[in-house]
Amino acid sequence: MSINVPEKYWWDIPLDQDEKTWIKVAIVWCILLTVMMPWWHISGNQNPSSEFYRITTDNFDKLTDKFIAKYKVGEEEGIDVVAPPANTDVFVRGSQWMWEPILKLKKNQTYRIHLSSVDVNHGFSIVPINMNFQAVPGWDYVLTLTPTTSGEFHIVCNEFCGIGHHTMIGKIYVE
Ligand SMILES: [Cu+2]
Repeated sequence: MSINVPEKYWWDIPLDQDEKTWIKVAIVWCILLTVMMPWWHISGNQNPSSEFYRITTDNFDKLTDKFIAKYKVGEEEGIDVVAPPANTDVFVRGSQWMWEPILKLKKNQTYRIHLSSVDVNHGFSIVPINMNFQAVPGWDYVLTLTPTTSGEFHIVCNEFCGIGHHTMIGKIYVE
């Protein structure tokens, strides 16, 4: 009986110059990306807000209703449309399965958007600009938002929240 033992294993073969170059490139790239993460967190201007408060779902519900009643300008398919003035506190409520109200905002004006959910977790994704936030029950998440482009934006829920999840689409108009 004999066993074929190769004379040389792959680890005995010295690295090719091309291989060495690519290993160096990969290491440099890893280091660069690792440094980028904390660096961008400090100096980047696309960081989401870190302003949030504890709030009961009942209170958030009431504040949203109050806000809608104050600035309501119409309705679209049964959902209230509001046009709040600049620099006001705006409330956006996520619930199974809708975003309320529909917002009418002015370009280059700043708003304080309070985002929360009154039931389960929802994902607040503004399309087509691909900005993503979380609507979490019990937490009032405050986003200071200044729209810089006019048009019609959709809010798509990106956190699976039940059978009607795919119908959970809100709207923001920027004029
Ligand atoms: Cu959802």
